[in-house]
Amino acid sequence: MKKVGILMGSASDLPVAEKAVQTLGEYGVESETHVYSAHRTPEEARDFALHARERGFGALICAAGMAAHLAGAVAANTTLPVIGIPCKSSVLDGMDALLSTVMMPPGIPVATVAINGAQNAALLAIEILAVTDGELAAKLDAARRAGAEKVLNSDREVNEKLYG
Ligand code: RP5
Repeated sequence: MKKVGILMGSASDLPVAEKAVQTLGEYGVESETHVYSAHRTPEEARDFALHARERGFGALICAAGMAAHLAGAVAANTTLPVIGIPCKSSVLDGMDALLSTVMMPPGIPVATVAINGAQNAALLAIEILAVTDGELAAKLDAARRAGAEKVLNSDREVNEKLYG
């Protein structure tokens, strides 16, 4: 199975990025994680992106805050699917990172998830790998069914509480 690469712009992004690592682990998807900054270590970020396909990665997740150019810079150097997680920061609450990550110019896509949306970033990466992996697709289907069951249980509980 292909691996998923996870990059973060700073170790301060780890609380967000580690949720992606955890979700990938729950599905048995191997990941490799690095702290590479688009601004502070541009050569390392570029080198990782350039060689990611030949190194067996199937999708890349990039988490960064503030003027978050990491996902875009990585996407500029690979045609693997790149998923961007805008990280919340103290000054603009993540709106800065959201716009920096999502507003990519035509030709260089970044699939941007919600601010701090690490779980969905991991699930999107898993869905990408599951296009050619039936076992992984079955795990995703089972998780969707479990999620639906949880909501339906809540519905029953709420109605029981309101109407007896
Ligand atoms: C971005 O700036 C990082 O992704 C991080 O979210 C933010 C702050 O970085 P540190 O000052 O905590 O290293 O490049």
